[in-house]
Amino acid sequence: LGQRGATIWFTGLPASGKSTIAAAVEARLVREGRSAYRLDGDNLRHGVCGDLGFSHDDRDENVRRCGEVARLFADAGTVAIVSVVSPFEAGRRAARALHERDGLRFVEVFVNTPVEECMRRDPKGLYARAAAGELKGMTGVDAPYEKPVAPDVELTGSSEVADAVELVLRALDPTRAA
Ligand code: GGZ
Repeated sequence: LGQRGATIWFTGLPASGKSTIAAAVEARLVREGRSAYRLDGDNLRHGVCGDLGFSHDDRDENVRRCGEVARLFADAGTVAIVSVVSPFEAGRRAARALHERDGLRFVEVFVNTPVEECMRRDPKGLYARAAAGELKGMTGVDAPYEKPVAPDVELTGSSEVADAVELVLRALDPTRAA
């Protein structure tokens, strides 16, 4: 990998644990002296993607912009750590293509936590609102999530965060010592 940038792309259902693992990966890289930066709904949906909602088209556009922004960070030498639901295979594949075209590494991490577990966690109460009929188009309830066909890393909901970080960083840099 050297000091070139790259993108680590976390995909999975809301409350699957993407952000938690992404934050731990970011902290670890920064501690090792790398430039790393997290891109997620919390910092993109307020600004760059502030005009977008959760329709199929808006999600496609959200994921497209996340891919473009990540590529710029990666091109500048940073490890961009994206964590967005990104429910469609086509959008994730396009994000990968954008990177690989420029010779930038792209590591897709599928946080495969069962929907029942996501519903049990439900930190923002979105699954409860969807179940009550107050929120339409919730991923995993009444909006689709296409599982990745060939993720570089697949994590189950029960993975320890520290173990997940190791798997992700080894996928990013296969020469890394175990
Ligand atoms: C899915 C929704 C929805 C609907 C609001 N469906 O757990 P969170 O709260 O913090 O993460 C979810 C976030 C998803 O935004 P993304 O930009 O990652 O989505 S996508 O990639 O599909 O464009 C959730 C919240 O926004 N949220 N309404 N209907 N998630």
